[in-house]
Amino acid sequence: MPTNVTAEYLAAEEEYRNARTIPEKIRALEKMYATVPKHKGTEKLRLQIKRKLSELRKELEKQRQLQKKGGGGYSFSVKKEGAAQIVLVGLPNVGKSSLMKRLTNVEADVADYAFTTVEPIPGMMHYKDVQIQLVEVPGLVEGASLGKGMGTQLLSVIRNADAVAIVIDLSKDPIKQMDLLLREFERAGIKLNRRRPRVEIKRTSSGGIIINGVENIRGEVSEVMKMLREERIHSAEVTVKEPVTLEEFADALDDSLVWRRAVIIANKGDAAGSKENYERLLKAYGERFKVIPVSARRGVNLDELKETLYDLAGIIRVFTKSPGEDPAYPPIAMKRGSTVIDVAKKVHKEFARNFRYARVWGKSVKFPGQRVGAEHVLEDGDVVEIHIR
Ligand SMILES: Nc1nc2c(ncn2[C@@H]2O[C@H](COP(=O)(O)OP(=O)(O)O)[C@@H](O)[C@H]2O)c(=O)[nH]1
Ligand SMILES: [Mg+2]
Repeated sequence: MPTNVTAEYLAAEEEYRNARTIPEKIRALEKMYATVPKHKGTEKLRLQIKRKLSELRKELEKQRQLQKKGGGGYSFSVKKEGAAQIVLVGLPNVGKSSLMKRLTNVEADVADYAFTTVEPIPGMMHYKDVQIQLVEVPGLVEGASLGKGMGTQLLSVIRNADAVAIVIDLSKDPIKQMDLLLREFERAGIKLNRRRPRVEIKRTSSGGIIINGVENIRGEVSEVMKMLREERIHSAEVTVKEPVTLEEFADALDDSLVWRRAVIIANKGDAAGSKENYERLLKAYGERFKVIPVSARRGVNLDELKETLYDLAGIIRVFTKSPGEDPAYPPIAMKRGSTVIDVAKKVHKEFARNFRYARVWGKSVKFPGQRVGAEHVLEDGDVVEIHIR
C-alpha cells in the first residue's frame, strides 16, 4: 500500500471492505479510483482498482444473464434491422420520443412527465436510400449501470448497438446531464469516441510471451507480463503498435469493454436559456463529440441531424451495375471501409469466386470507369461493375 494516499482514499477503501453487494463494491472502488493521487508511484494501485472494476462489471452481467434464464428478469434486446442500429440515449424527458417521431415511422408517445417510455422502441429512419434503425432507450437514471430502473438491461441494449446518439435537454444544465450519462457508460464498460489502443494479441500454442514494439510500453514490462498472466495468456505474440500507458494496455486486454462512436443531439434549442447551455456544452464536450443543436418541437435542423446520424452509422451506399446497363436501384448499404470484393460477396457467391476485376465510378477513383482490383476500398455513392471469369 503506498503511504501517500489521502484520507478520502482510506475512507473509500474502508467502504469497499464493508461493501456487500456488487453495486456497493463498484461505487466504493470508483471512489477509490477517483481519490488516488495520480502519479507514477500509484500506477499499480490504479491498475489493480481498474482490474477489480472490470471483474465486477463482468460479474454483474453474469448475474443479469442468470436472472434472465430464470425468468425473473426482462430482456430488452432489440432485433437489428436495416443497415445499422443507432440508440438514442438520454435522461427522462429530454425529447427522445419527440425526435423518434420526427425522424422515423414510429408513433412514439410524447409526454410531459418522466418514464413514459419503459422499454426500447425501434423505428426506421429512411435517408439517402438507406434504412437506419433508431432505438429509443428509456431514460437513463443515476445508478442505471448498477441495476436501477432496469439500468443494466438498458445499458446492454446500448452495448449491442452500432453507435450512440446522446440526447441532451438544452433547457436544463447540460454538463450535469453529460456527467451522469458518461459515468453510467463508464461503469457499463462503454467507451465513446475513443478507440481500443492498438495492441494485438495472437495466442500461440507454445513459446511463451513475445512482445513486439516493447519500446511503446510506457511503464514496467513486468507489469504487462503480470496482466497477461492474470488473463491466463501464457503463450502469445503481443504487438504494441502505438505508445501505450499501462492503463491503456489494460484497456486493450479488457474484453468487457465496448468501443462505440457517438454524437450529441442538443435538443430543445427553442427553450429559454438554450443558447447559453449550448455554448457550455460545446465548450466542455465539443472536442470529443460532434454536437448538433435541434428543436424536435419546432422541427429545426432535422435535415442536418439526419445527415449526422447517417454519417455516425458508418455506412456507404454502393450501386452495382452490369456492363452496358444503368446502375441498379436501390443501392447496397455496406460498412465504411468495404472493398470491391466485399460487395461481390454480398451480391452473389459466384461473383466473389470468379472475380477478375471491377470498374468503378465515383469518389474512390481518379477517373470514371477506372479498373480496380478486389481490395480496392469504396466510398459513399460509388458505382461498381464487376467482371467475372
Ligand atoms: N421546448 C421544447 N420542448 C420539447 C422539445 N422536444 C420535446 N419537448 C417536450 O419535452 C417533453 C418530453 O418529451 P419526450 O419526447 O416524451 O421525451 P423523452 O422522455 O426523452 O422521450 C414533452 O413535453 C415534449 O413536448 C423541443 O424541441 N423543445
Ligand atoms: Mg420517451
